Amino acid sequence: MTGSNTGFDAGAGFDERLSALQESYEALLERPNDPADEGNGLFVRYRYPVLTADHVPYFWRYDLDRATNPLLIERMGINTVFNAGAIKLGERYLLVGRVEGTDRKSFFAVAESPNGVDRFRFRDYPISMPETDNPDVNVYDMRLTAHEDGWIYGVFCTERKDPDAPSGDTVAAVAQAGIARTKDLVAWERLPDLVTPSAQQRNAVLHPEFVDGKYGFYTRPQEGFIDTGSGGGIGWGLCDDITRAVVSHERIVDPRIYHTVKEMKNGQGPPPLKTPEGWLHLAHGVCHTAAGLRYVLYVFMTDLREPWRVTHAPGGYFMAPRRQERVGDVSNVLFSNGWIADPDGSVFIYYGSSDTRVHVARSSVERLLEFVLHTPLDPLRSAACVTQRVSMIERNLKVLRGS
Ligand code: M1P
Repeated sequence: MTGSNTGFDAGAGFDERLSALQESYEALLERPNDPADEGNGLFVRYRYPVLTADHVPYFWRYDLDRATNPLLIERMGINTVFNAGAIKLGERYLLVGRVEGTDRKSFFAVAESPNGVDRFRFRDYPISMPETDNPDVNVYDMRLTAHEDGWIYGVFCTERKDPDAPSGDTVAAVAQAGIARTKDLVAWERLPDLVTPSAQQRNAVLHPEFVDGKYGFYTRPQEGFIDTGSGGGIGWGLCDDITRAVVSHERIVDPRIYHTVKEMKNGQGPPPLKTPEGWLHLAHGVCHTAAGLRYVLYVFMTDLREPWRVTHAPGGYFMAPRRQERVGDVSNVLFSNGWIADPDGSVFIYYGSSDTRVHVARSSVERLLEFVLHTPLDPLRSAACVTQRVSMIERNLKVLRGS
């Protein structure tokens, strides 16, 4: 096979291979994206993922010096790009992707798009995130919060080997919330990690506004690295000083509930969106199946003045993995830590699928409010679910039959 435009022709020389690499990379980045279908009235998915391993610049992966890499082989591959934080700066839509090298270490990198749905292009360099005195082994899942104090905060998971792991245990880890701040997503000031009463933390998110003059954090207390243990749920706590952030009391905002989409664990997604009706939240819920864990997205609303008080909680999921989204390094997972609301009311929801790629779906504040305010609660029993659905069917049949 000649594969002249693949760049993998065994006989191709350095220059040919480099041209082929550049051409396919540019073609991918310039590929227009459009809605995959007409959607469900609530959101529309876009056809192509907005970030994948192939979107990572070839000059991050290949040594382009013909003296040191005469065969132009890929030196430092990229495994995946997923779970991106999101923010709009000026007219640009920015994602901070979780980029994972073939060495399994994740790092952060900013990709920008002019329209939020395609042409996401990574900046020339990934983020060089400063470390604390206790170096991170792995960092991931950044939530970006444009706080009213004027800083943009990145709150992310920092993972380190468990110092109490028995000898020979090369898996046990401790997850905590790392905090950094920036004005431009280029220069980052690293702050001490969030301190909470919980043994482990993941999915911590900074609330965008002060509450009683303090910084508010959504947390996810957990006992183990994977299992939340007897705790879990989306928590909430306040701290006085973001430069030494201590949340001494976590209250549970949104608990885990038996036989729901969040029976096993859940976590706050991006920072909530402020709407006239309340804070709109996107979260992930995890349930147990015979095929392993299944991660879906759900929404809820909290009170404007008391963001720890849930006012509306539509039953069921908002979005679940489908088609190619279901397959990847960790299959059957949707996870979102970034969304952007535009002045015209559009909401771009960025979500990772199966720990492998980043997609976008488009909704609007109006549609999300309609869903969150008027969708019934999960009645928690099959019979009650049927009653709930039959009531809608009855009303619908009357409408359809004109009676
Ligand atoms: O692998 C699925 C997800 O697992 C973790 O999320 P949670 O802590 O809620 O289980 C995170 O590692 C996340 O990045 C990942 O997508």
